[in-house]
Amino acid sequence: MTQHVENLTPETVGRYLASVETVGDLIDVERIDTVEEIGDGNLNLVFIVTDLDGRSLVVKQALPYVRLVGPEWPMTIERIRHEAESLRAYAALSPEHVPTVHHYDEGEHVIVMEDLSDHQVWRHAMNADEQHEGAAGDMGRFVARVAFGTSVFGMHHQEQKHAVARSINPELCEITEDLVFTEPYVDAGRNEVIPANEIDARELAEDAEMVAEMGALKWRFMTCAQALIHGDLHTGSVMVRAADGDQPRSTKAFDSEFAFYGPIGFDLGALWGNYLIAAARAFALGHDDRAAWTLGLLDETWRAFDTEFRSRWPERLDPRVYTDPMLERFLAELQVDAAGFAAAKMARRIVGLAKNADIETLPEDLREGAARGVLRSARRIARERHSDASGTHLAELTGQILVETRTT
Ligand code: SR1
Ligand code: MG
Repeated sequence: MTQHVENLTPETVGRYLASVETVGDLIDVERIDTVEEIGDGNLNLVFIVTDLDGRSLVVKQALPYVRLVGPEWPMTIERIRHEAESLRAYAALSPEHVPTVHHYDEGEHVIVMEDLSDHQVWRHAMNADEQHEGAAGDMGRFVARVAFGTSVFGMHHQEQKHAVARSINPELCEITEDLVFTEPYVDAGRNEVIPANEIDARELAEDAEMVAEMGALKWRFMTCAQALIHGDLHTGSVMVRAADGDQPRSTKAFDSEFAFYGPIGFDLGALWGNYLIAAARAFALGHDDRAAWTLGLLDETWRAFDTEFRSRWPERLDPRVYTDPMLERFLAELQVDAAGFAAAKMARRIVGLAKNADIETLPEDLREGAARGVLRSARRIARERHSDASGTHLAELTGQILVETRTT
């Protein structure tokens, strides 16, 4: 039994951990040295707790509201169950790509997990001009393993249906339905851009073809229960650590509270869209070589995904109609989805609530062109995905637009 606590604070986290028997071997709760609140996300409280021997754990607690906005936007704490269960499902399929969950406390809506302080948030690393080789491929492999293993390709169809039922995550999905697919086009009072980009935001909202594409993608997001997706796999949901001597490189997805059974392309598109936004920052700053490297991440993720998924294909549970020609069709459709979702993610991060530091931390004169380039690229990608959805095409197209629109 764990001790009952309300919202955890740096003062109460140690006492809370002392009540969790299963972490007794991982940290000395009697000799806590530091407790640091590090939650820089939009929703939760996150603490790093370190003992006097230097051993540490992360304690994450879901607040009953959206932290970014405050108690006036209540939000289900059930989301922490989705995070704990999805992390455990991912760990069974691709353990090296997620933090270890040591303890999940349903009553206190708390997860105690591995501390990844020797990693950094990938978005922060990219914004600091670091190039983490191999991370994009790692995430492609991660998405492929989870996609195959949690779908009816890799899971018995009855078991999969129960998993679909447990994964229903209406409130968190609603955030995405509103913020990603709807509000950039139909302002609910949460949109904001700098004055110089108001014309770009207006053009976006008035682009009837774009809006129709977003409608089609929202429908797909809401109805297409292909696999247990992460649901928010942007570069701020990935931790990276470079190889160093004997220590190998490490890439881990975390923060999976948006997980549910949805379209696999949504996770790939989140990565792609965020790579393109990172490239927009690099071009705006005149770091063209790094921008070119960043654009190459789209292909790297896709190639790793494709290779890994194909390697699992011989293990599919029902090869009677899930044939090789079906696989080709399936992968081609996934790519079209991924491109569409990338476009949706790009537009929302410029216009709507919860923006990306990549663009927000640029000086305003550079930000104007970068934001314009991201929006124009999103509109072209949403259309052109039907004729060419390859990472190469998206990267070339976006690279050209970003060079044209930059305001230097
Ligand atoms: C109100 S939550 C805003 C955003 O934060 C999360 O990271 C998701 O991307 C969500 O859309
Ligand atoms: Mg998050």
